[in-house]
Amino acid sequence: MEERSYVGFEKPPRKPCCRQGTRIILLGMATVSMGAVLLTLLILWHWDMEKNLKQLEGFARQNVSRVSKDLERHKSDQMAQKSQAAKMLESIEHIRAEQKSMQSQEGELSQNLDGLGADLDNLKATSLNEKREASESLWRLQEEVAKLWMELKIANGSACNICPEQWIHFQKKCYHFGRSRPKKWIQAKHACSDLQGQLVSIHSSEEQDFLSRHASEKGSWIGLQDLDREGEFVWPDGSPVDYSNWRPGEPNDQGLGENCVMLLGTSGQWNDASCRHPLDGWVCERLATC
Ligand code: MMA
Ligand code: CA
Ligand code: CA
Repeated sequence: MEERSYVGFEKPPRKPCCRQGTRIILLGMATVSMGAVLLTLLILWHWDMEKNLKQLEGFARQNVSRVSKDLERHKSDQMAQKSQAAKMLESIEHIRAEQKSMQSQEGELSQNLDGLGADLDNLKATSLNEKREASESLWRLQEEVAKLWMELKIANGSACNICPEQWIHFQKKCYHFGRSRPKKWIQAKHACSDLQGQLVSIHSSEEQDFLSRHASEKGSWIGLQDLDREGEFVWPDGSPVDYSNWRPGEPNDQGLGENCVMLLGTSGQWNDASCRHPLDGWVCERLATC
């Protein structure tokens, strides 16, 4: 073949590498090797994927078992809580029942307490009365003993006419005519016991005359009273009412009641008067000593 000559920059056409058959083979081989590479890559990718998937499956299994365990635990916790709640409800019911029974017991107790309080009040009143009666009996006994002692002394020749200062002797007794601030009957009684005496009791006209001569002209309290039972007059020493000197028309228990007896100022006669009425005078007595 005749060769063309090229001038200047014109590139000469490339010489074909080889024959067409060889080229096809080469191309086929290249394609096959590319395919093999691709297949290898694909297998590798698949293998890697499979590995990852297996790992993921393992993780998932682990998670599922953990979650199911948690669920089981949660369920059992829930059951325990439910049974606890039931027990608590039971306890609350029990407490309510106890509260009710305690309330009823409290009612009973307060009733009993009221009853006991009333019993105690009664007991106090009774014991106070008994104490008063006992001390009065003791006082009477002491006086009896003193009287007997005095009679014995007199029989042995003693005078037995000794009285403290501001007391006046008459027969076997000493008398004190109180006259300071006006006193109610009970205050006069206390004034006499402060002087180791008591409000006077009168047993004869001689004694009455003596008292009438010395007593206050404005009236004086004496020991006679019907405080416990209306109309039943008693002397402080428990001696019998064997003598009386009532003004005509007395005792009349006037107004709201008159339970304490006084000597009227001018005559010395007796009048029942209100115990709360303050009187200028009062008469105390005590035994004379030997
Ligand atoms: C007063 C009082 C009474 C008494 C009468 C007598 C008005 O009341 O001293 O105790 O009986 O007088 O009239
Ligand atoms: Ca009376
Ligand atoms: Ca009267």
